[in-house]
Amino acid sequence: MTSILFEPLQLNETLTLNNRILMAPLTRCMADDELVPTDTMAAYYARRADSGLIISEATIIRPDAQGYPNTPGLFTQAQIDGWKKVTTAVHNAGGKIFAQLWHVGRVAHPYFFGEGNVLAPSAIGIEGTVPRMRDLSYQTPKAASTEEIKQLVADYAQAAKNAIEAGFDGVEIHGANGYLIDQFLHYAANQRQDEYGETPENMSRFALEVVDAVVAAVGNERVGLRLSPGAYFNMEPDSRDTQVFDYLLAQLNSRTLAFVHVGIFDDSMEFEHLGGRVSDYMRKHYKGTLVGVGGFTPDTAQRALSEERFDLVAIGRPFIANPDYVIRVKNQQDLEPYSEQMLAELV
Ligand code: FNR
Ligand code: 8K6
Repeated sequence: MTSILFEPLQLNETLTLNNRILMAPLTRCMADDELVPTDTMAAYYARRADSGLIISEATIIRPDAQGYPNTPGLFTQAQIDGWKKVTTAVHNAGGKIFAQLWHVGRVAHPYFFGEGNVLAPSAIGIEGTVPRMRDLSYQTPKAASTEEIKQLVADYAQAAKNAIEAGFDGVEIHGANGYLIDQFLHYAANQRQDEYGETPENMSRFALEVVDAVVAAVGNERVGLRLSPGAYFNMEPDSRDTQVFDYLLAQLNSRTLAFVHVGIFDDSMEFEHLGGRVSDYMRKHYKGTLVGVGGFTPDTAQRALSEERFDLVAIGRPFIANPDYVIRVKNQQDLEPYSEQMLAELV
């Protein structure tokens, strides 16, 4: 199949992708009990090295960032060494890989990290229990102090440096899906009355401080950012959120990141406060390279790229079901359908 999907794309002076198909970040909960990536994970990622760029599963930047079992980390030497095996395997197979840097904020649970607070912008909890661990109810978080916020920013930057030491080609800051950075960006989770709350400029401050610190640590050409202007996961929408994202995306225009990535499960969803689909809203406000995602088939992805709705497409669930997704699409072979049972094993 000849298609815009298989055209290379130069992101910047540092990075050129072989094709426009990204492997979306996919949490698999398969790191060992020290949150170290395993050899099985290295082989799983290497099988997918035909994609233009792999974004790793979300990877926690420090112990209190954890909200799910066995999610890998990037804050101990053993974790850096474990990731080194993954990045080497991907590079040997001709691929490129970014680490997705994660702190879940109020979705964290002390069950995973022992003593210490669950930190968030405000003391507003979410309902429910940790997936797969029904006896762990979410707690009311502690509103982070400005000192704690400074430390969080520094820890994102350190994790980014650790990612480069581990051989990653760059990092994607996870600012999406209702986790810590996204919690600052939505009124439902951020009711602060200091310089991190109340106005679009203040609510964007934490996200921009993290971006600027990570850029200072590893360079703008190696940094991507994922954002969810549509609240749809661990978050309630508020019509005022639009102004926050209008402001944030305008600020990002001058940062020349490698890309900004839509955070959504289904891009056909329309959000009233955004005037339609999240990808269209982000395209309108963000002028740099945009990654679309969410329910795309090879045909719909090709059409979206041809219509310039975004520049790259990330593919999630179909990549779990088809390690050889890129080859199958190129050869117009049938794709294995995804099912949740496939999450039990790394194939
Ligand atoms: C995800 N998604 C996700 N997103 C993210 O930013 N970090 C992550 O670690 C994960 N983990 C994750 C695990 C699993 C099992 C699923 C199904 C999804 C969201 C993912 O990146 C993507 O946005 C959605 O899956 C939508 O794309 P597809 O699957 O329709 O191509
Ligand atoms: C132990 C499970 C780890 C899960 C990690 C986070 C990603 C969760 C993906 C599960 C799918 C949730 C879908 C929610 C979308 C709502 C759309 C309206």
